[in-house]
Amino acid sequence: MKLSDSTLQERAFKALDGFKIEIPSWGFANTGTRFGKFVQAAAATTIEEKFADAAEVNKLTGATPTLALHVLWDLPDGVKDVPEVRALERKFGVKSGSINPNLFQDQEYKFGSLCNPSAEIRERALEHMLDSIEIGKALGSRDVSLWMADGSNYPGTQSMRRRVEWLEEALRTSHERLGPNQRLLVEYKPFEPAFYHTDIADWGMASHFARAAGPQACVLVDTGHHYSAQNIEQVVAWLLHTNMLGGFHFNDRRYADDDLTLGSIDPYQIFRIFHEIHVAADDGLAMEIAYMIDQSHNLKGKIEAMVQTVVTAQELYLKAALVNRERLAELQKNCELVAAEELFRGAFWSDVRPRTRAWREARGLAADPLEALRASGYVEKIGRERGSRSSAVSSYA
Ligand code: RM4
Ligand code: MN
Ligand code: MN
Repeated sequence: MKLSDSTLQERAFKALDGFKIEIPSWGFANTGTRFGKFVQAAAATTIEEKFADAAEVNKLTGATPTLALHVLWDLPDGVKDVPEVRALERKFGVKSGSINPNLFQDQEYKFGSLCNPSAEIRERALEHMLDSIEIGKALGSRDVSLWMADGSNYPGTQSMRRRVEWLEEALRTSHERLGPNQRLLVEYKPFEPAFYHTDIADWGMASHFARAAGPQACVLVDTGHHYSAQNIEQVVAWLLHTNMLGGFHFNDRRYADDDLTLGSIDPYQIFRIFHEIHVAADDGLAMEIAYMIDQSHNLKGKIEAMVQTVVTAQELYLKAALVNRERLAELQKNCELVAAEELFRGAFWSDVRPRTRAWREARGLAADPLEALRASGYVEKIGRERGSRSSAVSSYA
């Protein structure tokens, strides 16, 4: 049976009302590739500017109330910086989101952080984890998202198993420090910067570490952190089934961890992931999923790219929400393959933009956020104000 237009409209509004996506502070800063950095006049160089830009994106989209923070780049003095961040939250009406420890930039992490063969360096990395947890507590933010660059480049040069033991122990200790409302999200990545082995290389390893850490730990799926042929929605389905899915870092890729705009290369992939989530919600599966963007644009304008990403995420989430899942279940049961596939594909191809537009108008938001951004002159304004200051940059911060 086809769904009536009023049912579709009702589902669409409900889906969009419930969809919030976190944006990363580092997405507003100057970034580049290992070959060079191209400085943008409008890029944020202070945490205040990052909050200001995040507030602008939230004003335009109504979907990004929280800002992910990277400890080293945004809170270089750790917990001491919390009052300043709290003041910025009040000033700009944006809350701190996930806290991202930085265990990859300091010189001592050359051979690893929580998996470094040196007990002293592991201890220092653990201290940073514990500090990050305290920052999260002080900010009232739920998630600490752990990504490590740990691994090795050449066979035989490290004990992979010893490193597993060290990491299990560090995560257990970290977990003990979590407050009752905090979570530890464990991110995985198959390679880069290490090119022989990565200590948390895939979702199986991340699940293991999260379980070993304790009940408030779960897995974070970064869409760019898979081998090219991997079926990511199947990974998502498994994590949902095992109640281990904590959140996403969304971005797109053509080759590796390219951090391109979500949906720019393969929007169908993201649609398929969202579909698994909608099905799991129908089934009443317990889940608390943090949707986050992990992109940093060095060629596109940063705020423009962020708004484009949020709008794309809303569209793909909505397309998946509007799949006629009752009908699809029947077709699956009867193994009507072509009809099932056509229904699924049809939802992907249907244009939901009139519905996102109607939702924005009903919620008092700009009908076309990108157009509204252009019309506001915000990027030109901050470009004039900030332009003279941004010259040499050495990192994301
Ligand atoms: C990593 C990973 C992390 C992100 C850093 C900047 O590849 O995706 O989540 O914090 O990049
Ligand atoms: Mn990530
Ligand atoms: Mn990444």
